[in-house]
Amino acid sequence: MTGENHTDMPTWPQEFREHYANEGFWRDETFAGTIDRLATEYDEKTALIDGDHRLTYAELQQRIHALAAGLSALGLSRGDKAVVQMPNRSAFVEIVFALMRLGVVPVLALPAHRHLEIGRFLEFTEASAFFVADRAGGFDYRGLARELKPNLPSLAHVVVDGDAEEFLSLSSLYRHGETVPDAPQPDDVAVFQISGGTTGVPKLIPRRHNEYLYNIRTAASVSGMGAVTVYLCALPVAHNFPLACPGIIGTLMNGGTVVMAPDPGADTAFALMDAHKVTISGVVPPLALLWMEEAEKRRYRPRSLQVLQVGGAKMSAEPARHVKPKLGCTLQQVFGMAEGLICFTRLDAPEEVIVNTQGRPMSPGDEIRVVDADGNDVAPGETGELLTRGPYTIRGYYRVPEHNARAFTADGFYRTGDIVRLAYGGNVVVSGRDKDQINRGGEKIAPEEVENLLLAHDDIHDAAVVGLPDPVLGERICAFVISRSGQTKTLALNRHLRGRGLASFKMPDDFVFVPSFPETGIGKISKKELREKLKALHLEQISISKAG
Ligand code: OOB
Repeated sequence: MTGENHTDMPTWPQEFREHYANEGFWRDETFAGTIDRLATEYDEKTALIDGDHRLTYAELQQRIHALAAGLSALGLSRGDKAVVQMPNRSAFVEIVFALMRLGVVPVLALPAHRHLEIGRFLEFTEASAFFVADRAGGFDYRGLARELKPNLPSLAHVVVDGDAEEFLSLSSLYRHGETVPDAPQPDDVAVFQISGGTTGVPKLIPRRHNEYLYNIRTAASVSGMGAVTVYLCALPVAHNFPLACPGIIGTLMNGGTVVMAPDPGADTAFALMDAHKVTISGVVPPLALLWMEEAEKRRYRPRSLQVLQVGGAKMSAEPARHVKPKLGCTLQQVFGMAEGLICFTRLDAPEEVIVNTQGRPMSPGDEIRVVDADGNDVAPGETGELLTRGPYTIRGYYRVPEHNARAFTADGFYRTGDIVRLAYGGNVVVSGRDKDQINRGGEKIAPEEVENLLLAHDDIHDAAVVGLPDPVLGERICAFVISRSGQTKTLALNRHLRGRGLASFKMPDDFVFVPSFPETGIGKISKKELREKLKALHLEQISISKAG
């Protein structure tokens, strides 16, 4: 990327670059060229369905070109950043591809992010544009833009899909009939994904044209995608999983059709599956549970559905076993991360592998190690932390050198923080986690971020945020707090956190008020130990009260 330096964004050493190119993983390509190739190849085929709105490949390409021309006229150019916060609409695809064509890097924010997160992304990347919907899910994104813009000198443009009010309207930017040359180079950053984070602030994950295209192509092949694929995008499209593993871009790269679901509920999803003969979708475990339950209740079968991909959090063997009988499709477990590595159970794998494992790495170029606390490889089949390196796994986050020094080994392996063992012929079984992160139904939360906000409340003396087991979500967020006055209530803390602009999925599900935190004989314990201790004590109390 223009002006890029290695400390800002560590990348692969030359010998790895050559190796990945020689192996044919990297093909010296960009997303800009890809969209043109797709339009030539698939022309009049339907690329996207969003409600009553349909676009063929040719129309999609024309709209992307027209929008890129309009954005270029605004002054956006290669190396600029733009925060994109859009719900599941076809406009998301047009915006992201138009930006990529210009070499402008979209920062892929989630609709659930609020001013705390969005403010940081805009500020940290010095973004020159912010793309939002007018309203979605009962929230007015123009209000968010209005609140943030005055404090952000680099933010030149707010572009709104829908009623723009005082901002720029997306629809006014299309310059039909005009094209701009594609600007990016294969090594440039194509998009910034957002990491769940283990510390106070989410990290930005630079995904580059060459490697991200390889990621998508490989994921699509392992998922059996082709021109007959109809993909239902039920999860928030900005997530790596529905976007690129293989998700909507994987579908488009194979000439299939993407159906955008405005919400992931069973009513919407089942209706869209029937109307458009959906063949594949990707969901998190709680959503898979919901669809199975609803299908059973309604005696409904999604007739066209062949594959249901489940990932983002662990799906236990018991519900996994029920996917085929209840939904009539093949389960494909996906264990992936926005940083890179994706594992899939193969579609033709034996039932025991599909049900009991999270799959194996998708690329022959993926290197994985399972190590003990000292960083030594464990014996085959033993449990340890998963480290990984490969042709689509990043070598560092954006502009956090100290964090990078901890998150990656000296020889470039990413420390996933996931506790795994290899079983059933090299398939990964995820058994836990050794990172300060809560996984709430696939959404990742850094306890430290929520704790810091709670500590900013005048009456909170101390706070510890932990993940407690939950039958549907996998984990739910519990905040243990010590109130100085003993007067502060849940309602006030919820209001406080919302007032700070925290995303809704990071809001604690429960608050537990305690007079003090446990300490060891020698004094204070680390926050990590404290969280574990509080969790253990709490679960013990619950089991005692249940037994009583
Ligand atoms: C996906 O990406 P992220 O970046 O939101 O989260 C990655 C983390 C992993 O390190 C692991 O802790 C957890 O999410 N995870 C799973 C899992 N899939 C992800 N843990 C257990 N079982 C699974 N199947 O979550 C993501 C990215 C691409 C594809 C799929 C998921």
